Amino acid sequence: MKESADPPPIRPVPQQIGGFVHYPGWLDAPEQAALRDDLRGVVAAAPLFAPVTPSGKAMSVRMTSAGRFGWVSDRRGYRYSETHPNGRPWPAIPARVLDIWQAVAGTDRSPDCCLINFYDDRAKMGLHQDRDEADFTQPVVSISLGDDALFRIGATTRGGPTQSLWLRSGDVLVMGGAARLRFHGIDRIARGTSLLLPNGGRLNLTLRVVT
Ligand code: MD6
Ligand code: FE
Repeated sequence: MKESADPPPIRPVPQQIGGFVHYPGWLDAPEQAALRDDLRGVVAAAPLFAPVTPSGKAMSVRMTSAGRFGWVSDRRGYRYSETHPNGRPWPAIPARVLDIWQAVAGTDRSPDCCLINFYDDRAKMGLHQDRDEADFTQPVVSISLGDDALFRIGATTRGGPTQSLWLRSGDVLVMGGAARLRFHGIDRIARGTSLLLPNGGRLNLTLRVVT
């Protein structure tokens, strides 16, 4: 007997934007709900915390991680850490998340960090590069859940031209190849655009190979 009445999802055609590969609506509604529920377990084991930049400014996102490494930021700097600020190891990356990586990342390696960022409707993330990983031939895969976010893609140098796209709940974005070191950030969240998270806001997962 089949366990579920959900039809198999139809996967979107990838769209190229600025060297990134965007899969709008990679996850259908039941998959998004299942992933949200997996993340509740991760957040129960590794609570979201409010990071502080090395200069002492509070970041507007709250974050946690899963996998061998998590991303932490405090007065000592930004770095990967094998423990949550509470001193415990991070929970495992959910299997459903690893399946998404496998389907889109185009590499034999597995991610060893799943960074989870929560944005309320006032949160944003300034333009930055993801360059604290050892091997830039490995992509970064991002998964969006909840409210829509305006994502900006720049050049590989600061101050170059930028373009923007909306990331919506269920979208997957792969940042690899020559685009791996492009600047990118989140300008704003569009409140009330998704019912997935009961109190609104947006969850973004970024998967990376750190070592
Ligand atoms: C975000 N994402 O979408 C922030 N980094 O909330 C990132 O910083 C990011 O989406 C590397 C690759 C894809 C991303
Ligand atoms: Fe990033």
